[in-house]
Amino acid sequence: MSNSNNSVKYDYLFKIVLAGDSGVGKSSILLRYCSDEFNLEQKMTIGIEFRSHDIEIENSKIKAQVWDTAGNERFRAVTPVYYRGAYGAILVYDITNHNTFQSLQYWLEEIRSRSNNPDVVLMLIGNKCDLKKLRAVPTDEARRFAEENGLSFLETSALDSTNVKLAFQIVLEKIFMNMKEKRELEIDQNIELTHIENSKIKAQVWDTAGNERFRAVTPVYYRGAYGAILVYDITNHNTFQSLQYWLEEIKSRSNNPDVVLMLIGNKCDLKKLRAVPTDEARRFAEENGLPFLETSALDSTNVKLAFQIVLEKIFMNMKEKRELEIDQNIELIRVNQREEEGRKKCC
Ligand SMILES: Nc1nc2c(ncn2[C@@H]2O[C@H](COP(=O)(O)OP(=O)(O)O)[C@@H](O)[C@H]2O)c(=O)[nH]1
Ligand SMILES: [Mg+2]
Repeated sequence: MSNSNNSVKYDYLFKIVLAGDSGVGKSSILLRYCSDEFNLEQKMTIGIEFRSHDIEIENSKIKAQVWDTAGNERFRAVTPVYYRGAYGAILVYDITNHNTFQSLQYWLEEIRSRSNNPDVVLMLIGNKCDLKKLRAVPTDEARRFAEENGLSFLETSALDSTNVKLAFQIVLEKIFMNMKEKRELEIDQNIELTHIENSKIKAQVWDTAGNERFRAVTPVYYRGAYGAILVYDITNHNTFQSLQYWLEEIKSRSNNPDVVLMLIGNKCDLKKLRAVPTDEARRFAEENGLPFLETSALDSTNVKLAFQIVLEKIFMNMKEKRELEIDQNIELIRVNQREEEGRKKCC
């Protein structure tokens, strides 16, 4: 597994979202899992927050990136980007409050409709199981709901740690096994950090695993992509002719009508072997509304610039749509990351 950034020490990054009514203990579960702490005075979070926890499955290093809502779940106003690209979702209710159990149907539909991932792994958690005397939701009732909806189910306590680790372990192993079954793990993910307008952006760049030779790239490869870089070889006209195929592949599979596209003619260091005139490529790019650059991975020409262009376009699109809601959330994530770096706990 090749990660270009030496500080990134994992093979796979799985986004997991927490969902459920306010007060059920989502933030406490996050804190327990990622920092092994509990705080009775758990403060309401503002904006989106995520923390990470690393585990190993079958010798692969997995980073679970766990997302927590921001208190805006009180108004059922969780931004769609919260769910997008999630591999797993943990639905939480409070065993002492039946209303929070009744809300589960709403949260389930929210995740299913917004995650963009038909294979999203779902888990149901009945939290606060330490408060036995205050129980309002019988275990059997919850188990029935879980079975009817194909969810794994556990009762947990963020306070005394019961089953919190196990719940995440079940979700992560399921994601891993699903992907392995589909051979989706053959995809190589690289992480690169960059800054745009004082926001720290993590570009997760996916590379195919050689299966593009057979035009057999698994659909999940494209799913949830914010950007796509189409590459041909300036010394090989066939690779240029294939672009139409790849363009349609991306457009039809990315599930994102706003996916930002970029065209790259690579190997521009091999000037003498050129088979695709720059003008011809530029025309194709213009006709299809793609930014265009010639690059050389060998001598570095334009490689960084190409990614920068794509990332800035994604950022600007999102900003325009206020999907970033906006700097407030990013700022918060950044602060949390700094705190975590400082603490050097598990993240
Ligand atoms: N007894 C008990 N209290 C909990 C547990 N988890 C969370 N709480 C408390 O429940 C309240 C709401 O928790 P919080 O994590 O903010 O819930 P969120 O709104 O879903 O993020 C806080 O006062 C927590 O201390 C638990 O497992 N047991
Ligand atoms: Mg919270």
